Amino acid sequence: MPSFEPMLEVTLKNYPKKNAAHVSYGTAGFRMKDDSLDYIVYRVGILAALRSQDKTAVIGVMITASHNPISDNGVKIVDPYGEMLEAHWEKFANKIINCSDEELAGVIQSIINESNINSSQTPQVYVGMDTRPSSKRLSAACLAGVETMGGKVADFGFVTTPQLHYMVWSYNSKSTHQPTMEGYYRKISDSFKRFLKLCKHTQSISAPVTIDGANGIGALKAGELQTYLGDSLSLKVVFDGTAGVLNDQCGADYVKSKQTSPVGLDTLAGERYASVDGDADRVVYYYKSKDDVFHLLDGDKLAILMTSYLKRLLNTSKMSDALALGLVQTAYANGASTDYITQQLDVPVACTKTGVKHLHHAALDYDIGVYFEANGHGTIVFSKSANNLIAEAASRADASTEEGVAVLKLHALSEIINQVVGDALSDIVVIEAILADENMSMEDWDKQYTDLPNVLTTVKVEDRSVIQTTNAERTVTNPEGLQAAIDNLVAQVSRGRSFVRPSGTENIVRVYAEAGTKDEANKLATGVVSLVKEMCN
Ligand code: NG1
Ligand code: ZN
Repeated sequence: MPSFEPMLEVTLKNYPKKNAAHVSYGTAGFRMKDDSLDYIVYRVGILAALRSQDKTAVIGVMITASHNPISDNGVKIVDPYGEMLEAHWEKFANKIINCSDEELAGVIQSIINESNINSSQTPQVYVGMDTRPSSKRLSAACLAGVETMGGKVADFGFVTTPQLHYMVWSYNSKSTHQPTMEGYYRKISDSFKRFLKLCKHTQSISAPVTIDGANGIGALKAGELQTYLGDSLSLKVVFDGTAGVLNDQCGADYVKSKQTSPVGLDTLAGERYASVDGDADRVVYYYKSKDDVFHLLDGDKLAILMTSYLKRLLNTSKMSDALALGLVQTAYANGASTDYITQQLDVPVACTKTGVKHLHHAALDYDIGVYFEANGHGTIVFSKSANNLIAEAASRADASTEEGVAVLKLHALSEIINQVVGDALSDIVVIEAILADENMSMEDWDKQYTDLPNVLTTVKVEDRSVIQTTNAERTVTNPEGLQAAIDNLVAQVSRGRSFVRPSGTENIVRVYAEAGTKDEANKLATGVVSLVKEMCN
């Protein structure tokens, strides 16, 4: 009998399989109503332990449903360097979750055999959770799964998703930045303070930035970050969970999709606002102009600000020949942002499928790759050689020259940013650093380019898998004729672009349309929605 079986027999009784429906590991792991998740999270704990033995490394498990309603929850596995779970293991995840209780021991053994896992090693798993009411219960289920396999757990309790990714990365890569909360906050705040000392003017950040914490973990952790930032930057946290409900009429997803400020937040002209989502891996900025109009600065705007600033730093530091800079977007990026960065700034842009793992992977093709989803999930990744080159140049930079200062700024920025994964808190500090150095107001930032009017909406269909796409999800290959019909509608509006794709996280089809005017964008979206209803049911 395999050594895990006696323990499995004991713990399995507490986490019997409830759900007969087939579930699959999507871009966000497993995500659903929290009361269906107990056996799933327990089994994910088992799988994470196996993965740890397979990689001889610490593996992470995060309990969160991000921007989704408070009644949902979810679970996903973090691979050794903070990446999302490898595709081959997503298949194991589906196998281990969808088998019956009676089949479970056999499935575990088959994974051990297929991956040649050395079961004598002690698995090590880092576990973290968001602030949902169900998170503690589910975290306990994960611990039971890991312990069933004889694994050791480091329970980080309440953390943001990117903080858990950071811990896993920092431990496995033996980073000089410690795998502790203090290590995380010091990395951001020390490099930010170092950066500010290199700037001529920093007036723009003498006023606080207001952060909508979505009534979740981001609020808690922004407060902790503040204690490390001291008076270098003031974060004024609102929607901190003391009164409102998680993600309810607040948070990055609400602000981005409704294109308005959170309900109850009194925005003042001239001030800076940012909203994070329920696990603080996304952020969008916004402001109110003097004429009382709300302006959103979404993931595309963040990406363009970071990319254009990096481009300037690379030129001034005379490192642009050695370090290739590029931007990665998805089809949801506003066409105006893509035009601006390719035509005005001459920076190459790649487009990938939705899902941060695709963007992250593509960003690694550059020495310095910026990637963002329009919804605000993104970061900057530096190749290993770029990190080394920049650190080396910084160690001998002459701070009395413009060139030397640019090298030092580049180095500091590369340490403020969480290179492992999109991280709202570290993104906010990077944006604040750039605004300070450029002495830019929100209006200045917004003026870089003007978004094309756009609509993002959803359609319910019986089976979303009837829609198949190619070309980074921009072209439909099935149902036959749908793409030609979309093209026909696009041709009827100015600067039109539209695409449809099945969601990877919900049972819906998403429709995106943009055009030269709001009316045309609405008309295009309405037309494409009708096509989807007609041709996909
Ligand atoms: P789906 O449901 O596959 O569109 C959504 C977001 C993604 C990503 C994932 C994971 C949009 C249009 N889609 O994916 O960008 O964030 O959720 O949470 O925003
Ligand atoms: Zn999130």
